Amino acid sequence: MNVTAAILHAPNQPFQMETVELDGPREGEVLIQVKATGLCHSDLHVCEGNVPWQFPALLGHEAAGIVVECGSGVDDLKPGDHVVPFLIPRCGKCAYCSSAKTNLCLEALARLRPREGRFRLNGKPITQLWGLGTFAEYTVLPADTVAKVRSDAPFDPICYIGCGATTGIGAVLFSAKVEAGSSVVVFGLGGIGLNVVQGARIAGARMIVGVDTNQAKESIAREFGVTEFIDPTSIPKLTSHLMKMTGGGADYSFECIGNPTTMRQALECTNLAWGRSYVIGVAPHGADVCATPAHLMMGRRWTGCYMGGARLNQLPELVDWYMNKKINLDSLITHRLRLDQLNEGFELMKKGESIRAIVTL
Ligand code: PAD
Ligand code: ZN
Ligand code: ZN
Repeated sequence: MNVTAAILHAPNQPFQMETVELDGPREGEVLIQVKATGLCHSDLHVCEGNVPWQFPALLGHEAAGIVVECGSGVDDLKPGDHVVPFLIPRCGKCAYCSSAKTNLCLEALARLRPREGRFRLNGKPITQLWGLGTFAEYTVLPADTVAKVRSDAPFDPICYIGCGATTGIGAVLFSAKVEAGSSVVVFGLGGIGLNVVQGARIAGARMIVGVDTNQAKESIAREFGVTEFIDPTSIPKLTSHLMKMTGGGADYSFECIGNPTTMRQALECTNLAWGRSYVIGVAPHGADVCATPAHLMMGRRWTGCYMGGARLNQLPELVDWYMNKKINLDSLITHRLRLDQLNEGFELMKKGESIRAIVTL
């Protein structure tokens, strides 16, 4: 079939609206009508060439839609089902899938490398970013990377559960398992960081410090649970300031920017004995991150998590949390766009004017 898609032909170029050819679903795959798809900073990293990929490419990985057709061997989905794709499939067979120690699947790691997708432009193959690709009216995906969700939940905003919301909330509740009464520092109050803040609030954190160079983030951050806001440009010794503020170092910190300098600051502002610092932000390809050994030897732990440590089968529960008003997604959706406004959407992100922009189809 022919479908309209926003295609990126090379880094640092605008998305082009194209009519592309899409193959039907093969064995184990599903054809999905995309109803809503969010703009994540991880897509922007690829647009800006900070994360290498093969072009031309279909980007977009934070979506919700309806199953239109199933390939052979797909038993657990049927046409009409409402679904949210997720970057971590569940093959159910690999060593990672059967380990309680990780939310990853070896297939997720394999799909981080470009391979042949189901889309073509004038006969030339288009890659699908990290095995997904949702900036299109329709997409074909492996069924093992799609979560079936309740049909009364609105596509906009539950698409956000496909990446940003789950990454932030899950980092706190599923990965760090922050205890009530903890002190938490969040670096970067964007589409991910504000969900870390809401996760910390749900966990019952006593103190939630938000650090962002954009002062305009303060009011929404406070609405979501930040108890103190810091603009780091106004504080000469940021880490010692944060150590004092948290009474000897934070119990937990989360880096939601993707900057090696702030990753190090996030480590150093935690309690030297039991502090735990989580890297969530994606740093530019080839970047290194450094620490002074003395900052680790008393017991601090420096770690990270992918997609908040969540598994595909937890997505329906997160949708329930939204429907039961346990989590707030609506206040974070600042812009709604058409697919042909994707370039404007990423400009808003670059300028720090949006939290989450969603394309509705
Ligand atoms: P965003 O652009 O919405 O937010 C980034 C925030 O960081 C903005 O509010 C900026 O003002 C702020 N910021 C930038 N530089 C600094 C600085 N030096 N000090 C303090 N604040 C600063 O992005 P996002 O929230 O969509 O994504 C954040 C990162 O998380 C990004 O690197 C993205 O690729 C990554 C990500 N990781 C996962 C994962 O599973 N690990 C998933 C999704 C996104
Ligand atoms: Zn994302
Ligand atoms: Zn697996």
